[in-house]
Amino acid sequence: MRNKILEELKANSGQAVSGEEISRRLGISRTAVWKHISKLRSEGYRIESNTNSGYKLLGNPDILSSIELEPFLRTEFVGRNIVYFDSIDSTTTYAKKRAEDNFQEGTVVIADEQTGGRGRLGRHWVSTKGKGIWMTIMLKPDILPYDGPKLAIAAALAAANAIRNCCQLNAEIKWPNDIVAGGKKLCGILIEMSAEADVIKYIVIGIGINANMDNDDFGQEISSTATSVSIETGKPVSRKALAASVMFEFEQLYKVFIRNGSIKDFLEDYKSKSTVLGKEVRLISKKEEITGIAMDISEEGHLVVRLADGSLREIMSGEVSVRGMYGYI
Ligand code: BT5
Repeated sequence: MRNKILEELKANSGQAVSGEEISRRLGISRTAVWKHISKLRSEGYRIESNTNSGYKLLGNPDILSSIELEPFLRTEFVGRNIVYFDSIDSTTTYAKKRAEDNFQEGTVVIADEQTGGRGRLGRHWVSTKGKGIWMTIMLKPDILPYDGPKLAIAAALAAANAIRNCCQLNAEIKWPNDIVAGGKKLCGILIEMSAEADVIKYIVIGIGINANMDNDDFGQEISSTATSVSIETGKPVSRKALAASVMFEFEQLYKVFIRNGSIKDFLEDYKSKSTVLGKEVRLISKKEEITGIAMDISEEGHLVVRLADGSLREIMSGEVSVRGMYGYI
């Protein structure tokens, strides 16, 4: 209903619409209209009210609600159901709770701010209000649980392609799924899965993109390793267009992946955008720390590393952090 009221206000572009007219058209009471207007205001819409003329929408706010994203969407199912929050602890934590019940494939949980954004291995993800894309795509693919983590490759490539197409920025992929530009991290991806025997209950793909973050937003700890699209390009980016573009790029790759049961068809593209291949890397896990040359990425999505003794070793993405020997990469 809130969306319908917003549509009414938008349709009258800048002109006031009386509460009575809205209530008549939508078949709800004037008090209900007023309540929805209050809620819209709390979401960031600037709505002027005047006892004589009614309600007037003042401009389009820069928020990622479904009604704002809708005009930008080119997808079939990803993002066709949007769950929007102006602020939430973590879109992924919410998505996981929600995924315990039935959900529509491709549902996207998206927020303008995360107060407890999560990285991998319990790390924190800085998610400043109105400055990034903090979203989680919910999926229930009919594939074996073993193949689920390969979606990390699709998600990273989708984010890199969207940033490239939308922002004319040469985004690259630091295996497994960080997106970097100018040697700093622009975007992080967190995949979590719940499975039973041979069936995936759900996979949630959390994508965080520093769209319009400023250096001050990062804080001292990460300011030397983090960057944003606007810092790199010198101009602000439309978060709506970029979020919709990520959904579109991801859906394309996801369809290919589901059809073929493999990442083969887009692995070369992924590799061509990789920052690590051919470089000396340090791989840090709880168990050990190894160094070697990153040689390849396998069809399993693993990093193939040549160790000092000349042997090759395949590294799974889950538990390792990758560092360049000479800087962040
Ligand atoms: C990641 O973890 O890179 C995954 C980040 C996923 C965030 C999304 S946002 C939507 C969804 N909801 C969530 O709660 N999470 C997902 P990891 O590889 O562990 O990197 C985390 C590390 O990156 C931190 O320890 C910091 O050093 C650094 N970091 C934190 N915030 C950052 C930011 N905004 N930009 C760049 N680096 C950041």
